[in-house]
Amino acid sequence: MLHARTPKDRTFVLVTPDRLKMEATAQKEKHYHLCKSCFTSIPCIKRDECRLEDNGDNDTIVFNKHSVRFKHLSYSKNHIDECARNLSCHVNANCTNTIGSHVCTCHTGYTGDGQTCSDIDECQKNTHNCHLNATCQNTNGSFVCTCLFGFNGDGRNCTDIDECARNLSCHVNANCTNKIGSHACTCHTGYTGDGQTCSDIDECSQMKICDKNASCSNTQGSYSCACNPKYIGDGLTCKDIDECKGSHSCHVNAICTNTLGSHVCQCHAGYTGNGQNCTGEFNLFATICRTVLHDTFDYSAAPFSRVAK
Ligand SMILES: [Ca+2]
Ligand SMILES: [Ca+2]
Ligand SMILES: [Ca+2]
Repeated sequence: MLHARTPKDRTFVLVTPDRLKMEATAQKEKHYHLCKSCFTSIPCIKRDECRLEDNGDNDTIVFNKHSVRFKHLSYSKNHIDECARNLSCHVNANCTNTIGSHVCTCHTGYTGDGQTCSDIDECQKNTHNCHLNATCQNTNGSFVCTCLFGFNGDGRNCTDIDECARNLSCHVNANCTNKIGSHACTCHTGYTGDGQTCSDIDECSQMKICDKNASCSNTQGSYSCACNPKYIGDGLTCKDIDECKGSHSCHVNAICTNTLGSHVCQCHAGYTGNGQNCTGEFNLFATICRTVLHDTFDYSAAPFSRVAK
């Protein structure tokens, strides 16, 4: 209801804590000063300090705990769209206008009463949906998921990268083994290194792997052993060749004696030479007489001599 104004009356708009817009007519100037901060179209900063007590014609405005009685307060009860004023809710809140009021709801990712909204640390609260193989980084109003090294994806889904299929990770002389979130490089047999770099092992200088009667030859990724001349075997084990049992260089009138790595030829008694060549006549009688008679007599001209081949 409206009352008849007196010349000193002043009409103000009061926004009450429950957001009803009221037109209030103050009859005394001091009341206006007292309630100035409430009697405005802009909500008071401390709205809670201003409230209305409905006492019929003698309504009371309570401001800062001081009661100010008004003879007449007319309620226009016009609905105010607080959301349109954009002042009621937090910057990170949605404002929903209602009859006589409004509701502030914090944006997704924020928590609070709508007047105050603070970011939710989804990573710490473990309410994120990052993949098991992803890191979670909190942001204002949200969070970011990033797949761990060795995984591919958007952070919500992360799949292992098969580094071996890319064929770029290991050295050319290494084996690649894919693992979940990683991979391993292992140098081939005969190579040494970390798998990223592999170098040939010089087995000949590092190991006595060949037989002592063999020579060792280093090769890329391997080595080879070869028996020395006069020896036979696979290089790892070499045995002396008994030349006397096979082909040898001794003269037919010589004795062949096998030795390690060689053989010796010695001309038969009665022949002279180095074993490879034996010359001279074989004179059995002379030989016997020289032996028996200490070479006193000369039977070299005996008729039963024979000539060596
Ligand atoms: Ca957040
Ligand atoms: Ca992998
Ligand atoms: Ca080698």
